[in-house]
Amino acid sequence: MSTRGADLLVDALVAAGVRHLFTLSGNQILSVYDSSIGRDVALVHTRHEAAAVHMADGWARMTEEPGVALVTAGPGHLNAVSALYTALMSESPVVLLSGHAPRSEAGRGAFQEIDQVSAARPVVKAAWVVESAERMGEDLTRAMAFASAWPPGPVHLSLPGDLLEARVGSPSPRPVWSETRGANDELVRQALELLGGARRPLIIAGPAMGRARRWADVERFSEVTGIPALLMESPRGVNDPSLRGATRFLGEADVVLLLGKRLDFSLRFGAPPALAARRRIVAVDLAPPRSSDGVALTVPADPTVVIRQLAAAAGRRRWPRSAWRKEIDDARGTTPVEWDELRRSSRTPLHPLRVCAALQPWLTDGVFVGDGGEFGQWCQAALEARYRLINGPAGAIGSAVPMALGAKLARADLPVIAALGDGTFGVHALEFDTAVRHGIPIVAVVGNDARWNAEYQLQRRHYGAPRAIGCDLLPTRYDRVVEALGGHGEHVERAEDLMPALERAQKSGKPACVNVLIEGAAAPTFAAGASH
Ligand SMILES: Cc1ncc(C[n+]2csc(CCOP(=O)(O)OP(=O)(O)O)c2C)c(N)n1
Ligand SMILES: [Mg+2]
Repeated sequence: MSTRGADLLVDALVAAGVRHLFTLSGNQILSVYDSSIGRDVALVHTRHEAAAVHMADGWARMTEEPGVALVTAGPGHLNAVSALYTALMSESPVVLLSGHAPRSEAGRGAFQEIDQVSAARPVVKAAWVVESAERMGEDLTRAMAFASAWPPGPVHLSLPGDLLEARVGSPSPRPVWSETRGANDELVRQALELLGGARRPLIIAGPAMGRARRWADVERFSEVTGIPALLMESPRGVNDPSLRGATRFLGEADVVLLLGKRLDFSLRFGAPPALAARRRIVAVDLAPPRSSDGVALTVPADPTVVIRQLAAAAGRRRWPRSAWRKEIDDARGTTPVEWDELRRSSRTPLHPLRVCAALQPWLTDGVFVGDGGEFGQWCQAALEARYRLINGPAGAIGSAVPMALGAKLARADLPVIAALGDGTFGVHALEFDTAVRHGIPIVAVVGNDARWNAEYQLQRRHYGAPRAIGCDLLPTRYDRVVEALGGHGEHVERAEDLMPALERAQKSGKPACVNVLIEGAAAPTFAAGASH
């Protein structure tokens, strides 16, 4: 068989080391399915296009290699787009490949013909239609490189169905664009000067800086200089319960080093009291801050490079030691004393912290995937995990089950536990079917309070308990839903049944759901005034 556009695409995917295509089938992409036969790339067929993107996102965050989703044109593409927002806000390198109406029928009302690039544009770094069959491989390689370049994030390619099917000669690949930009020495010196002169300097890192090698570099710089570092990747921003008491110190910092972190809603746009009125900010990112942000020093460079430049140069200076870093680390590292009792409590329905206590042993060397609602916030606040994947600044609920599947494919050797509310579970529950068909044994722990509790709590606060409306659910047996799909189910009402249920779920070797009846407790807060 001579080479088709689809074959060039698959050649480029294999060459880039892509091992899974998270997909949902459709007319315009069947040529890619056909081309994948006998190749070293597996199709993971999902039940919703957004789930395919979340799986690619989970894979990407675990490996720092782009995760690739493949969906069909028009409605398939639009289903996928919402999930790109989560990847965008969490700075996760994802490539969305969508089939597209044939080039030969462009503008004539083709089946499922819409302006896919415009639909994707607000939630991607770049989007384009591949213009010829010959360019399928080259454009894919560019999309992968661009997704990984700073700041990592989603890229979309629309693939016209007729170009995928078209026969081509062998194209000669052109070199792929790539760029890593560091800062000049003078800016590095000025940044260190500002930090060195501070009494209470603080590093705040954005989502991608918190992953893998980048966070190790941040910690090394923190170690050399004694400047405390916090990662901010929660939609609750300065009220992120996983920062615990450390959030109290944000407003006391006099010099703040922002590493790939914007002065956005999560930092209350840098205004007091979230940050001090007289704080000075050093902003390191390729995208410049707004002039109205009041930034003292802008370093327009790739923070992954700059943090290493800073660490190298910092080693040649003397850094004063103070109690400031220890105070923040201690506040971040300790939980309120009243939590100890809640962790041990056997009252029913179970408190979320009781569930967390049972989960912790699995996560110390495991993967925690956290998602929406008050239960999710309790888990994020209480659990320490080797890997932590959360729905992130996007604040969109529903990603945890598919994201856990992507993560488990990346790290089959580690336990992967998704902790999520009952409302959130419903969004992509049917991905347990995907998990069963593909043999991906994750464990989902559903905190079942028969309520969309986060919204119920907001209603209580804003309008008063008597006016809480519309947010009830049923105490549904989600464990039986998963059993019906061929997975393992556990239902837990009492504290003493938690550990054995989790053990059976893990040992089953099947995708499992542990449905736990919990008390609908409001998420913990450590800072004054909740934002979400
Ligand atoms: C895509 C999306 N839809 C709606 C919301 C609003 N929302 C945030 S939390 C939440 C309730 C989640 O309920 P559940 O999963 O049961 O968790 P609980 O708060 O009850 O613990 C809702 C509706 C959102 N953040 N994202
Ligand atoms: Mg709930």
